[in-house]
Amino acid sequence: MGSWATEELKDAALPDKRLNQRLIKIVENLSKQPEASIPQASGDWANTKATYNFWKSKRIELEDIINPHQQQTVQRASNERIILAIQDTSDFNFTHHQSKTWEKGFGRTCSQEYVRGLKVHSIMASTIQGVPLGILDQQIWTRKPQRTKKQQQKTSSSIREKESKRWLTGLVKAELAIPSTTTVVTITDREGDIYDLFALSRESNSELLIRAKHNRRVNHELKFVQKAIAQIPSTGQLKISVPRQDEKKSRTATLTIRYASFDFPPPINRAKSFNHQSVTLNVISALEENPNPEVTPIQWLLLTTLKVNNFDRAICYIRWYTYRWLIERYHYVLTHWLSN
Ligand SMILES: [Mn+2]
Repeated sequence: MGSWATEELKDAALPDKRLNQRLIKIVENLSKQPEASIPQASGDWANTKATYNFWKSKRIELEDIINPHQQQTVQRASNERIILAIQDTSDFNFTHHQSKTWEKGFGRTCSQEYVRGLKVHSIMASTIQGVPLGILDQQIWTRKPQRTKKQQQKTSSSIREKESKRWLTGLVKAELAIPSTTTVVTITDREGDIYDLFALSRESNSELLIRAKHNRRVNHELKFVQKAIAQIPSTGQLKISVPRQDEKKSRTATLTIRYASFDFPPPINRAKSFNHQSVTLNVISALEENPNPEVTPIQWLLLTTLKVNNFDRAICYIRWYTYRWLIERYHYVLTHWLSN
């Protein structure tokens, strides 16, 4: 068996064989010294020059590099009965990098005109034990520059609407990639709390586990999900350790666990486009009920299509949700590496 990079990139189909070998060499060198600069990691001038030439090459597309890794990721995922497909978006800011120019494809990522960067939406596959399997898909884009203030206001909501499609596209891409014998659980943070995502028809091996952002309407006498779940008797408590964050010390939190199933009608202004059809979701609430007054209490509300019929299942899905930090780490490493 060859090196890790040789195995991982064996299906690379660059325009010629020497480019395949060069890609493997670059990945080998960089993975040995991820902290190093290109010249350091390359070892000598010839290899450094070859690396820069490879990246400059007009013959190579992003897909040529990521596809072989995706294929290996799918292969690893296929060996699992259930995998987590964790989606997240990150803004990479390169405003202060002179080499990252508009001409090279860097652009606006937020409403500030001067900001130059990339928006990156990735799907990371992980086992249900939290072992990363690789990147299943990546959508990269920048926002078009707006000429006038009026234009900015008019388009900002449509930009957000257009951009929110990334979660739906992500779900479909994960479904297309993963064979039907493996269950795919799409996990997103609060940004993924989009009714269109809940209403989208899914394959039978595709499930959702989304952190709620909105206090949505439910078909229940208490009208809204937060009130409706709060009156469900708790099924038990879960003690978790909360790591130290900035000034705040690490602590143990006791979470009260509730779960129930609710029908969510579509948002009032868009009811027509969903034929007035409700979506049934299971709701898991993990709430710190008697927190120390100095801390911000933990309040997690998860919406899922996975069956929740006992305390252990609820706890299991909360644990799966916590593996979302893997993608945060991945994006963090990626931005820092790109900023070098
Ligand atoms: Mn996010």
